[in-house]
Amino acid sequence: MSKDHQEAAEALLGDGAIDSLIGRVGRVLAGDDLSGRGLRVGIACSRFNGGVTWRLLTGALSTLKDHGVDRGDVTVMWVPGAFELPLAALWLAKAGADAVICLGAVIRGETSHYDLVAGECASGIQRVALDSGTPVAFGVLTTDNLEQALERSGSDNKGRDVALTALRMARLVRS
Ligand code: INI
Repeated sequence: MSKDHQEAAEALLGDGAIDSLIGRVGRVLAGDDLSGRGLRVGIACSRFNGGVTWRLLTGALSTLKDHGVDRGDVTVMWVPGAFELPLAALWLAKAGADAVICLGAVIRGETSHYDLVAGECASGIQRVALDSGTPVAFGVLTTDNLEQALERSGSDNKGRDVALTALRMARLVRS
């Protein structure tokens, strides 16, 4: 095993670690219930770099479906770019979503204001989550080039990861 792989393995939470807390504390809230039945999910998706965000969206939708979210409980809102995602997330949260997913792609090679767009998008999304109390999952790729963005929206798809995060957090809120 290479040094990098060994370090990565050591950073993982070991199997059974969370369960081993049972009986040692009053309650363990681990967000292990990933059932989507009855959850309303809002997805804010950026048109900018739409070829990438479309792939993130399909990843997110198939994960939500796999976990039992009713398609009628999913709203997709398209916005011009990543900069607009926080406002859309706020609207979706206010409209009653149990969880919101933000999908975007900010690619360094194609913009001089990469840092501004990426930074404001990330801090805006976090602010919406903290101010509204609604979980908002951050599915915005920030990459150096298109190739990396395609990689993170392909078989290893961040849209899937953030859909799981949204379900986990929505269940945690309810617990
Ligand atoms: N929006 C993105 O989602 N990704 C980008 O890479 C990007 N670039 O390259 O600038 C981008 N810009 C648009 C921005 O999000 C806003 O839509 C625009 O500034 C209008 O408010």
